[in-house]
Amino acid sequence: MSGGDNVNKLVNLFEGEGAVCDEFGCAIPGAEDGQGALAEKASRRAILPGATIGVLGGGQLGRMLAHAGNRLGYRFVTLDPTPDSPCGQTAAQIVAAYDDREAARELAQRSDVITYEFENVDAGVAEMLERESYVPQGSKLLYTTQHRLREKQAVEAAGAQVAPYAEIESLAGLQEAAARLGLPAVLKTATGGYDGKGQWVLRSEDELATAWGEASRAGTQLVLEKFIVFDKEISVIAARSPSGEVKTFPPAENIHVHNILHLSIVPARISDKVRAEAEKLAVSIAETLGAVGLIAVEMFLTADGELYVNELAPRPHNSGHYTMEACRTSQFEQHVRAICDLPLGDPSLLTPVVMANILGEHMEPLLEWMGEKDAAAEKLGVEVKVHLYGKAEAKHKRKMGHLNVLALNVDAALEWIAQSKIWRV
Ligand code: AIR
Repeated sequence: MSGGDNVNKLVNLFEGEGAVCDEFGCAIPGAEDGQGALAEKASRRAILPGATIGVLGGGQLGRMLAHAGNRLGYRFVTLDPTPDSPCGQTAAQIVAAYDDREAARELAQRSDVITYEFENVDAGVAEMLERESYVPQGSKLLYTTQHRLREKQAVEAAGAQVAPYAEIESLAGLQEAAARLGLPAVLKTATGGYDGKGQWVLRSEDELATAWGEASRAGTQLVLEKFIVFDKEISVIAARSPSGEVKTFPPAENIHVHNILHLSIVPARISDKVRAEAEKLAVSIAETLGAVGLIAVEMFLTADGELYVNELAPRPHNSGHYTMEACRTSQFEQHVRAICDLPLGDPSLLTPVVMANILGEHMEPLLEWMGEKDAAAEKLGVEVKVHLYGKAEAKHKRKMGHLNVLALNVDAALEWIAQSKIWRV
């Protein structure tokens, strides 16, 4: 099926003269003033079920996106170099490298709308897809979030604070910045790092030269960030549609082990004031950056109640997996709704939950547990929902799946996790 054949599925919602409501009954912002309505008419198109969503990347985020979108009646095609990728098991797959322009062109031809499920998308490919297909998320947000310095400037422009930082171009520059910002500090590559990769924590001056030696070989710009002594790490995922509708999911309290997310606890154990402030910052960032689709905002919360934005991700996020059973709408359904310009779903929390990641080393004990009757779960009144990503190789530290532990309160869920043998390895 070609994109051309599907043009009739791209429905301009505002064909009727003088319409002030779309076909879902939503008020159109600025509809009372003729100019606003006309501008909306020109820019807005909803993509309805039956259409094909192309996903650049075939990992777990694409897989869960396809599951949610399939349920709404969308078809999926993914581009990924690994045959039978997690997303390819549930969607059509083009097997090719992410920077293969011909394959990206084929993805464009087979899709009505394109999204990406990781942010290190080749800039040339993103630009080409935008030219030849419909990429509502746009390449501008990717351009911003692919680079720590650009990202920090954008966050500051949205009225949120980031840890004091400096761009580093030489060892002398690193020494000067370390003296000015103070140690401990974290040296980070401006591009390409994730799950603790491309980061060096500097505690004393003797560590600077070695870290510079290693980091400067990464071949990208470097940033030094003051180490924020935080009380908690939290994240808020916001969704924004092309029409400008914005909704946020409840903040998650995140616990990392060896720089990889281990748990997301929801409701986060924070005050109502911090909760409201964190949600407000996420909305402001989504709006200022003109995000379309999901944008995850990771933040540090200090003991005196200050919030610092650490990182943005313009896609579904690991810390939003809890939404799959615990919210009225999951982050994956919300992303589909947002990029297709459907009205956003209700993100309210239905139950306390703790999401726990399953890494390669946890697979064996997990599979063992799955075959047994779980007396602890019964006793604690928790319901454990298993999500596995279908990855062929269970490498050490590789994200293989996650559990959503639904409970009457987060303490019961945490107690079940503490008693479980799954994470003892
Ligand atoms: N991902 C992307 N950015 C952060 C994460 N966690 C997901 C995407 C990507 C997959 O991780 O779904 O495709 C890659 O996982 P792996 O284990 O193959 O490296």
